[in-house]
This record gives sequence, C-alpha cells and structure tokens, in this order.
Amino acid sequence: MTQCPPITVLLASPRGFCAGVDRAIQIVERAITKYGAPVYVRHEIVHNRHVVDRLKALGAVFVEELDDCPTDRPVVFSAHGVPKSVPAEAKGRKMLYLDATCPLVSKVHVEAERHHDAGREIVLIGHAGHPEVVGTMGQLPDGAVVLIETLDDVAAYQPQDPANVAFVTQTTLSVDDTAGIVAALRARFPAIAQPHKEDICYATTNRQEAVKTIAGRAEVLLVLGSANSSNSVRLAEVGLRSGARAYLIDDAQGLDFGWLDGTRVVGVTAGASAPEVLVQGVIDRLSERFEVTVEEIDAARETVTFKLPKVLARADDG
Ligand code: 0CH
Ligand code: SF4
Repeated sequence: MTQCPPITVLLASPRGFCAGVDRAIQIVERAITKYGAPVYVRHEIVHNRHVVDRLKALGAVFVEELDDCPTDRPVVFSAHGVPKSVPAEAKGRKMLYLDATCPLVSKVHVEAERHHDAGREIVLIGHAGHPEVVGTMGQLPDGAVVLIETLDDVAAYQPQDPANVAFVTQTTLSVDDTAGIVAALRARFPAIAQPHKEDICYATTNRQEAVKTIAGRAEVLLVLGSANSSNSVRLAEVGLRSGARAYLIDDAQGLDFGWLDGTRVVGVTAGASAPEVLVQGVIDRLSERFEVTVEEIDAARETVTFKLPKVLARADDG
C-alpha cells in the first residue's frame, strides 16, 4: 500500500459564522417554528448556498422583492439590511416582518442619518450593487449618499462643500484597500467626518487578520464561502496578496487536488456566512489523499453576541 504524503492544515481562527450571521439564521429558524412554513425571506438571508438550501428545506422561501411575498405570511429581511422603503412598504401592506439586519449594519445606517441631519454630504465606501450598499444608500433620499469604490472615484468626487463631508463604509470591505481610500479622502478633505469606530466590523477585520497570520506559511489557501459573499471574496484576496495561491470554494467538492500538487502546508478558513461543518468536510476530503496534521492558529478571540428580536425570544435565552 502506498503511503499518503503528509500535509499540514493551518486552520485560521477566527473563521466562519459571525454574531450577525448566527442571529440572522436563528431569526429564520425561529420564525418557521413560531409561525409555521412557509416563511418568506427577502434576499438570501446570508450569502451562502448551504445555509440557504438548509433553510429552504425547513420551509423558508427566498424572494428578491417584497412584491413576491403574499401578505398573509411573515417575511424576514436579510442580514445585509434594506432601504427604508422596504419596511415602509411592508407596513403599508400590513405584513408581519422580522428584520435580520445585523446590528452593526444598522449602526452604519444610523451614522449616515446622523451626518445627513447635520447637513453633511455623505460618501459611502463600498461595492456597487451589493445589497448592503443598496440598503445603506436607501436610508436617505436619492442623491444624499455618493458611492465610492476606488481611488479614482475619490479623485473624481466633487462635493458642493468640501469642508462639510462625512464618510461611512460597507462592513465587509478589505481593511487594507479601505485604509487607502480613507487616506485619499482625508488628503483631499482634511475635515471629513469619520466613524467613531470603524464601520468595517470586528468579524471582517479578525478574519482578514487571521488569514494574514497563516498565509505567510501556507502555499495554498482554501476559503469556504460562496462567490456572492463579499467578505469571503475578500479573504481569498488577502490570501493571494500575502503570497498564497487562494481558492474560494463552496464546499469540499469544490476542491481540486491538482491545486495541491507538491504542497506541504495549506491554509483553511471560512467566510462569515460559511458553516463550520464545511471546514470539517474539507479536512475529511484532504484526509482521503494526505496524512493530515491540523494546526489551529488563533489571531483573535471573539465574544460578540446579538440579541434576537423580542417577538422571537424564548424563556431559555440568556
Ligand atoms: O459578505 P457579504 O456582505 O456579501 O455577506 P455574507 O456573506 O452574507 O456575510 C454576512 C455579512 C452580512 C452583512 O454584513
Ligand atoms: Fe454583522 Fe459583521 Fe457579520 Fe456583517 S460580517 S453580519 S456586519 S458581524
């Protein structure tokens, strides 16, 4: 019998579910328990195919717009947040809705409103078309928020009053790219108002930091996550920039053993919306071809949790 070659798996920590994703998924599960199926969900509750498929099997129905929901069933808004028009429309149609927007996204919504009330012109650093960007821009009237994606956008931005500008950001951006854009904004608008504490959330920051910690040693980085998951795509980017060959895969089936030819050290992580069971699946698949040694590398400790909406809370909740 031929012996399997050895491979070391560096497991990034933290990885996988953040507090906002955990809360959003629980909201859908508990809504199904409380109200029965079907429960409608406006947009993928989080950007992960496995999470969505599991919830579908439990009785969730995913739609893109409120118009696609009947008015006599509950609807959940996804973790990425929604424009103000969405809950307003749900109220108008007398629908029961549950808002699974992450509290850290809601915090950005409040910041944007505060700047607007103070008469500032607002820049949102983010990715065009992403639902979180649509949601944040949709907190304010059309034209009140200008989207900036690149350094070129910063150079082209012409506010009416350069002394009265503020910025907010999407929560799941590249920490390094955003620092560059913020520096360019500050250079052009020294008085720009900025978040008290970073809008890029703790989970995004820690997961990128954890990849940096392992990517120096890993020749290949496997990121569990779906292609539409902004924070997961960012993790693969960070790995690539740190010198690893990085691949974003939905699950163990997405792993191509050809990527690992001659590889002795492989890093593994998971985006904030990717279930931990998928990480174990990859380790199991690696074990079919390699003698695997797993080393978990801790870059940060996370203790954040978020309360569920009162209507779904149970007596045994902490
Ligand atoms: O990373 P994105 O924002 O695309 O979303 P996800 O993969 O569903 O992860 C959860 C983040 C939700 C909002 O911050
Ligand atoms: Fe909230 Fe951050 Fe998770 Fe998004 S990635 S759901 S902002 S904790």
